Amino acid sequence: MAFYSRLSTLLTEGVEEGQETSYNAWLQYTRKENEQYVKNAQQIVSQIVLEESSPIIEAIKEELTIGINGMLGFSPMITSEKTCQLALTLTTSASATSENTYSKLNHEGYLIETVEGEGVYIIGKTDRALMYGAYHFLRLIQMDHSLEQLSINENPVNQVRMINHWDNMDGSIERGYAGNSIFFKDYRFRKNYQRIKDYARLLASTGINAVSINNVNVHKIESKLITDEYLPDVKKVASIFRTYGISTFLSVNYASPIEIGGLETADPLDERVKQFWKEAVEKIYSYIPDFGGFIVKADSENRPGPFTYGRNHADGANMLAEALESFGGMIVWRCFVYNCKQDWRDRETDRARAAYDHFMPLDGQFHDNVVLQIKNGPMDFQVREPVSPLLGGLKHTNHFIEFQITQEYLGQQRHLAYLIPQWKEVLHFDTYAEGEGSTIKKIISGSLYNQKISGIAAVSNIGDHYNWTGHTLAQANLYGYGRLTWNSDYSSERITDEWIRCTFGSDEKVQEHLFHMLMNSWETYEKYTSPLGVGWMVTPGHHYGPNIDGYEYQAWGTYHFADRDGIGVDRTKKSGTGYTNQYFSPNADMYESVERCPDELLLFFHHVPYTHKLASGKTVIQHIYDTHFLGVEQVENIVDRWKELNERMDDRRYQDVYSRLNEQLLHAKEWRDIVNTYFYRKSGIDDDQKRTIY
Ligand code: GCW
Repeated sequence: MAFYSRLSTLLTEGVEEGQETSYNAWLQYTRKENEQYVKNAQQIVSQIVLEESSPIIEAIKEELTIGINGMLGFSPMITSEKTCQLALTLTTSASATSENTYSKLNHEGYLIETVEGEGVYIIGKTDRALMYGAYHFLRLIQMDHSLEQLSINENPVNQVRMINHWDNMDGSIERGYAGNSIFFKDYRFRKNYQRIKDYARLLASTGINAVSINNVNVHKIESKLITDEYLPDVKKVASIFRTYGISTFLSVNYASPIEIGGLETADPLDERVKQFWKEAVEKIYSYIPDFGGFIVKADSENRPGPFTYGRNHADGANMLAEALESFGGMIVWRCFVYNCKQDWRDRETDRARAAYDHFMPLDGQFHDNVVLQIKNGPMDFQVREPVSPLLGGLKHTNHFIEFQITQEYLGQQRHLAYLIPQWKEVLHFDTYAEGEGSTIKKIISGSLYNQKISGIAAVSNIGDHYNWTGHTLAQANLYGYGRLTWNSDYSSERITDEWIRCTFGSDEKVQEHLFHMLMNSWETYEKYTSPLGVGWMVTPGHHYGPNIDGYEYQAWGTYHFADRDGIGVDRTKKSGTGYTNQYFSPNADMYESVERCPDELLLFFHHVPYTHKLASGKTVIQHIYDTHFLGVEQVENIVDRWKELNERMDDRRYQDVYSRLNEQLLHAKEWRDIVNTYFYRKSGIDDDQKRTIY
């Protein structure tokens, strides 16, 4: 037992006594208090029947043992045959349920069924399916769900459910706000395998099945991850992830043939370059037979790419795809391609247009094992952006949507910003690509265009902090992301409720306050930062804190154009950059029209006077003042709610969150006063409520 109960008794490197609850995140497996519940559940799980065997099956046994031990206080007997009347049986056998039900399961889907007098069955076609079923079953117990009449039928909706790390081998994490990398330190692998295993457990429990471990900006040493020097270590990490149904990917440097191959070119049509990649890929698969593939950031933010050789992105991606094809690997090719050396005086060039302008002409030219990865918005993970028109635009090319779990522009895990409501909005957005109902979730699940590969990727928010995410409550973004990738139809409410109960238990007050705090936090953050979809206004470089003109005269293509009369970017067809034209009708017409454009995106699409009346009836300037005052009040309310939870959880988590919330309040005031003062001084228009503006 010592080994299986390890999680609750021992801790890993860098995690000390008293920090377990933070570390255990949503896999707390806390002892149930209701003795009747415990008694009923005990009867069912006193025996666990599992006849299959594989490393994943071993992981399932271990997880069930940890969970049941923690929550029900005993170690279940695990056997390959059923000998007790009541048992929990996990099986891949088709005869365990009706033929019809079984045939509808995909290879990761599962059933959980109570059969009276026999116990509970978890049924799936593969060991991975059983693993997802086992995590679901444990979650039911975590949430005090009765096990008596279960009839659960789950198939993941998205095929690839991926996490991208932006970890560098020196141990730093680009846009990381939770400590250093759990994989790398000082250009070596850290080899804290327990930590990686616990991470894999967290990911698998939410349904994640793919992970890339290094930054898409692949620097000198990282380019060598695909060589003998580092592949033995990558292999070890991949084998841990594999045990939890997760395949491992690497980000590669497009210029590797030059950097590590000794060639003078990386031209995708050059035979020597093709040969270099072919050999590199063969080597990788000799170490990791189920290697997932490569992520590529090319011709983006000073990274090398096919443009240097006068080739396009289909040439570049397809060349790599050919090398991976016979091994079943894929190329995830990022569409974050834009001119980052723009002249701010140039009003014609519009960064928002870039991904569409680059990739739409190539639609249909990519190989079947290439996936284009598209950020959710056309700019860069701002607090509010329209949905990228490339999603839905591409009809003959596999694509993923890319979200950012790490809160680069959303308060860097020092502010509470729960992102599930934002992602839900994106996933439910109707592109009208094939008429009404052509939602993003249908596109990325592959059901609208019948893509060969489809899914979701997101930039990780974890590091080696003892609570993984810096802000304890930012764990909810990782959890929720996984659950949404499994099924984008799950409601924010359901996901939030699950996370709170699994993480903090079922205390009513904790439930009520946390739910309220989380669900409104994204819009609260939006209120006190940049208004009406205009974005940016952050300090250049690190992107934390207000700096209204920080990006205004820079080369990054990120402007608000505020002057004494008005603000916003004219992206209309009629008088602006024509970006609105990238959408299908009626979205194109809606965004084009200053009257019909939704308030929250008005300044993204239009340049208007401060006195322009919004649909809400307020003027733009009054909206700015009101939301900034309100945003800070809402943060005050968040702090008050949290204070009421003192002594309703362990002190460590309470204090950790409390100190972050206080910092948030301080900085929200800074945002409020700087934004309000800036626009007051620009416009000279008084706040109609005469509040303090400096
Ligand atoms: O948002 C920007 C970040 C960069 C990042 C880039 C990208 C990894 O500021 O740090 O680089 O996006 O997505 O490639």
